[in-house]
Amino acid sequence: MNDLTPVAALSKAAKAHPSPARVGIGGPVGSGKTRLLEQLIPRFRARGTNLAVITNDLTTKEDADRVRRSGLIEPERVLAVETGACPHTAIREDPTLNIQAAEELSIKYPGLDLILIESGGDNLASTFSFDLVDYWIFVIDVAGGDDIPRKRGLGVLTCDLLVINKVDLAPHVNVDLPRMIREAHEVRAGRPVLETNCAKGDGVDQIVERIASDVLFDR
Ligand SMILES: Nc1nc2c(ncn2[C@@H]2O[C@H](COP(=O)(O)OP(=O)(O)O)[C@@H](O)[C@H]2O)c(=O)[nH]1
Ligand SMILES: [Mg+2]
Repeated sequence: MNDLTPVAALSKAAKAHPSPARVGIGGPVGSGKTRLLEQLIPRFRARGTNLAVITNDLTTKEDADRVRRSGLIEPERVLAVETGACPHTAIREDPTLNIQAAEELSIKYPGLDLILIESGGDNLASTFSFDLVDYWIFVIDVAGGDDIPRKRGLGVLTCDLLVINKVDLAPHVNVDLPRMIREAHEVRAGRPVLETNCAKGDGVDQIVERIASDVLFDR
């Protein structure tokens, strides 16, 4: 007999507390990432998902404080990462701080199902490392212009789910929304694209369904 824990016992423990799924939310400044978080949180909680949140800001905890104050989730379940100069470094080249924050939350809340990680606002080329996340969403918005999908930024092309937010603003900013949506589908070659109005919550249920089926499985 050695001191090693039998494999069966280990796998039982792992099944009792599988590590939480991590979902990234990236996209340009002001596209609606935090607003999307605020819409996702109550929906996941209503479905019984054990949830925590990490936000990334340059030098402040602005978004974390906003989510903590929202009353949508226990404030202790929201951690802030201050990324310093480059938001994309903390989600791609060196995601150590975010991984540490995720591990801290996993230890504190052993039954955690899901950690939502909002990136700092960045440009159209930003992407998440799969060392950090299992799945990531890129949020662009109608007010940023209907040429964004055509510009074929890496974020738009490679994310697991592209969200086109602020659809309510299309008539006010002279954006041809059907064309923007069509071009987004074209450049993504059939990978998912969803439209939202995160101010009101329109379209957010579909994002929850996607994450539930593609990431959470039966959790
Ligand atoms: N009209 C409209 N405004 C939105 C929508 N989503 C977000 N906003 C607003 O856009 C601004 C930026 O949103 P925020 O979530 O802070 O963007 P972030 O920088 O990507 O986190 C805020 O004033 C939001 O209230 C939307 O779908 N429609
Ligand atoms: Mg934000």
